[in-house]
Amino acid sequence: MSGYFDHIDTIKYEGQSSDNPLAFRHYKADEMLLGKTMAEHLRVAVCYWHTFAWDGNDIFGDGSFGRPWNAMDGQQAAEAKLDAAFEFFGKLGNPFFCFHDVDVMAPAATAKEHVNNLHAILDPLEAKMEEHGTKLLWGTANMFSHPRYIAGASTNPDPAVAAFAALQVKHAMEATHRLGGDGYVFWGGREGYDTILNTDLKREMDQLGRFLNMAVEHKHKIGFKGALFIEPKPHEPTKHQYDRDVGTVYGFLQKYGLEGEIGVNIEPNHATLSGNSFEHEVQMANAFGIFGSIDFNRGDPQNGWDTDQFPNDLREITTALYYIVKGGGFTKGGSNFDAKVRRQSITAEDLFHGHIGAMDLLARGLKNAARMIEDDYLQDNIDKRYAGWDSGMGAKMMAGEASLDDMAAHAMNAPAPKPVSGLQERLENYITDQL
Ligand code: XLS
Ligand code: NI
Ligand code: NI
Repeated sequence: MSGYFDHIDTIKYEGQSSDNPLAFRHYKADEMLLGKTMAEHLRVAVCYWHTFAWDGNDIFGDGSFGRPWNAMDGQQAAEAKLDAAFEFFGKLGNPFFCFHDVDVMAPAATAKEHVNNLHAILDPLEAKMEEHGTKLLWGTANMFSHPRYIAGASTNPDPAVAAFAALQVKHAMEATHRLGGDGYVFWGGREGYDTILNTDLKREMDQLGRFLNMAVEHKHKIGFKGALFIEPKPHEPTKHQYDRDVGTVYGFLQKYGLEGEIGVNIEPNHATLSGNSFEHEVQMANAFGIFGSIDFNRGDPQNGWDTDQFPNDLREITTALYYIVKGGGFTKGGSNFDAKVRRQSITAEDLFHGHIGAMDLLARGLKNAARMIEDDYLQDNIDKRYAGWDSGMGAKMMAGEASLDDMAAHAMNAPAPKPVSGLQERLENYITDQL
């Protein structure tokens, strides 16, 4: 049977001297860094939705890609898409993929159809995974595209919608479990509001908190050992989304008793939408012990929405990977490319260009990060900067052995503190030197 990617050869590592656009110049799966292979560090995943389900439509125009499976219907379309997806994975050599329930199955109008259609694709999907050795990084349920979710999934004013969402999560999580997935993601696309005027914010957050607890209970009930992640995003499609950034998610997890059960899947484009940098979100997750996975992509600095472009900023990726690897790196999570080619990038080759470039970029960022961890320059500076807290009054304060009075008395008798340089430009130059 002829495949959509037939005319493209398996992508190989050819090294930096290669000018073949369909080869890796930096991503070398078995290259060792800090005691692990590059593939083990990065755990690269291709996402099903942007790369195979989406046909290039936007709010102003129809699909532009003309992928053959999108012209088919039902189960036939789902299986043709599956063939193409795994042909792509086999050629790119990504060890993992990610999917939403609706990405892989025939469209369904009712709850019964949803369950039947999802189940109808699981055997062929499992067979393809076996055949190509591609593993599942995480699965998820799409609870934002269907009109039933216009006012949210579990945060909906109508509990019947929350019940439908429960049905989707139950089956998507069970499918993820069956397929040996390492994780399960909750992205609450409609879990927020369009206007606060019609919204009982407190009630909706309580509903989301209870719903996520039900999902955690179900995970334990079925014996799923994967990690659960919330994917923060501040807005779009809603005006406000309840899981707006990592700090907000941490507070939410604490309030609803979910700490230790759910971590975060950070997406750089969501980070910048929330007014935070990518590395800020990574460091917040590390600080709270909830770092999980990354949906690598980038936004466009000028237009300010979730453009989900393939990452290409080596400086940003180097810094983020430094903090990721230094924080312990990926365990159940990985590097999912939640990124899509532009609407004019209509060829099969374009899909490869996007992924090859992103994998090469991650490889370069990882090599830079490994070098930075080995030479310890940034950490050394941090250690020196805070050294005062290791002893004396600082250590007493942090051990809870000093009162406000004690600290005030100390200040009375101590020499006046002397401001010191934060060395920002020096540190920024250091990063530039690593690129
Ligand atoms: C949308 C999100 C979505 C999640 C999975 O902005 O990034 O693609 O990753 O539902
Ligand atoms: Ni995402
Ligand atoms: Ni996104």
